[in-house]
Amino acid sequence: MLDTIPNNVNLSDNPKLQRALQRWQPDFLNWWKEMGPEGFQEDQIYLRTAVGVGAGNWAQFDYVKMPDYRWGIFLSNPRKQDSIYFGDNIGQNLWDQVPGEFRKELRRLIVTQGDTEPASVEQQRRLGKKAPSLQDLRNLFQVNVEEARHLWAMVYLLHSHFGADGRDEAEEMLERRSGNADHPRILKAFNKPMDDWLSFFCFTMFTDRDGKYQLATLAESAFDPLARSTRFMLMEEAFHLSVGESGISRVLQRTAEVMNEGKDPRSVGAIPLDMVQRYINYWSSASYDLFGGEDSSNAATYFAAGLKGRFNEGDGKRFNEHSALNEVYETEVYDNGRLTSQEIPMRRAMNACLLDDYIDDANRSVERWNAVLEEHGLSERVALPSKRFNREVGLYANLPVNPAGEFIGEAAYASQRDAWLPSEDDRAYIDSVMVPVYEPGKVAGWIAPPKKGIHGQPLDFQYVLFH
Ligand code: BYC
Ligand code: FE
Ligand code: FE
Repeated sequence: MLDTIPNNVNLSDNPKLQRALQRWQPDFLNWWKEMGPEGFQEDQIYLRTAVGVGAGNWAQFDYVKMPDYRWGIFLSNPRKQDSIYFGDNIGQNLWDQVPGEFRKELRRLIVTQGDTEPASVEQQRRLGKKAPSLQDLRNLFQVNVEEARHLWAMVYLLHSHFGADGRDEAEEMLERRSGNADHPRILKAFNKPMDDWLSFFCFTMFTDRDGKYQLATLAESAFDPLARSTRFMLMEEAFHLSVGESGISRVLQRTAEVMNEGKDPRSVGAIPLDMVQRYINYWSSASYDLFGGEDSSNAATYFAAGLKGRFNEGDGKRFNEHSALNEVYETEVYDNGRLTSQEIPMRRAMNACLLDDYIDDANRSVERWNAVLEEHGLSERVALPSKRFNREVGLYANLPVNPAGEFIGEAAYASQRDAWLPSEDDRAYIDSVMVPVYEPGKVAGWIAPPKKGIHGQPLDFQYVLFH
């Protein structure tokens, strides 16, 4: 069965690795059948499968039953650099093997990255039953199989570079469970329930975007197999982000159309703008936490060692000083409720810098969402909350701060919380409008149709062939 796994890592020439993966594969498939998309394992889905790393022809589209998906293992083509280009070891050769002194850190980064992939599949497993269209249903499954491939990518690294420890970690990837009190996934956002499609679109917009930014830092890594694995993962990630951005855009479009007809969105089963804003607030702030503390000794260690770079560290355009010594990051913190400035040595502020890059990127999507509202003649706008809002990690953890980032005190926060974050009422309403629509070309009443089909197919294409 392994022979059928598309790969460019010469799997067939490495019997030991092959045996290790052969032992893991049935456990993976059992996990997929138990924790993957519920109720659709026998259906034929029109899916993209990664088959190589050549630009333009790296993927194929065809019908496949999800358990038969060919989860491949790919390294991107070599980088232009062959030596380390940031941190303390600039100029030394990139590593093909894990250096003993950084083994623990690398293992931890790979395990943390890997753990998020199956976690998201678990979080999304019941969404198929409420998909707003056949194309959305297919897109959900596309995201799911690719997240599972990302797990394969990290498990490949664990098996090929971390010996028995790596094999144990690979098994544990299949044993932790999103939201399980005794055996949860590692990062908090990946233990949150996601049982409606507004949450799914917010998650792919905001949480997959953390994936983009974390993968991009690992794509600069001195450990070359990690850099080249994550570079290839980023090719797939772009689609996940587009599902999120376009999903919210379609929600806003539908709501704007209804409002233009002078109707209350609730009266026709569309989603009020303030409710969309609350879901944006919730999932974006949960995703800000994924960057870790703004002032982080771990981040400094990773940068110094060459394990994690900055976004576009090596593109030759963004940075010309790659030690990040003798620089400071200026930020503001609350001191007894008052904002005061604080300086963090740059290497310790890598998480903060990455979060800033992420917020700039997310804001470009928000601008496109607001353009939709504007096109419909509405004056309302959506916005990202401040990076100080609703935080549980870092400098702003557990502070009574409003979405504008102002410290307002516990009582004011408690009384307005339901205006800023999804309430029980919101969740009940969202739940009530999530009805499945599986007829080709048709779409649920809370969302506008997709702009175009997948891979040149028409909107009414049969993206899923039910068995
Ligand atoms: N939850 O120095 P600190 C994706 C812990 S998403 C729980 O502030 P650091 C995807 C931390 O472990 C991308 N614990 O942070 C998206 C540490 O513990 P110790 C996933 C947290 O270490 C959608 C302490 O707090 N990839 O791919 O610099 C669908 C202090 O940590 C959290 C990665 O994350 C948290 N949120 O940064 C599918 C990349 N944050 O040492 C997939 C790999 C921190 O005190 N991971 N802690 O016991 C990393 O680079 C880093 O581990 C983090 C944290 C950026 C997550
Ligand atoms: Fe992923
Ligand atoms: Fe993703």
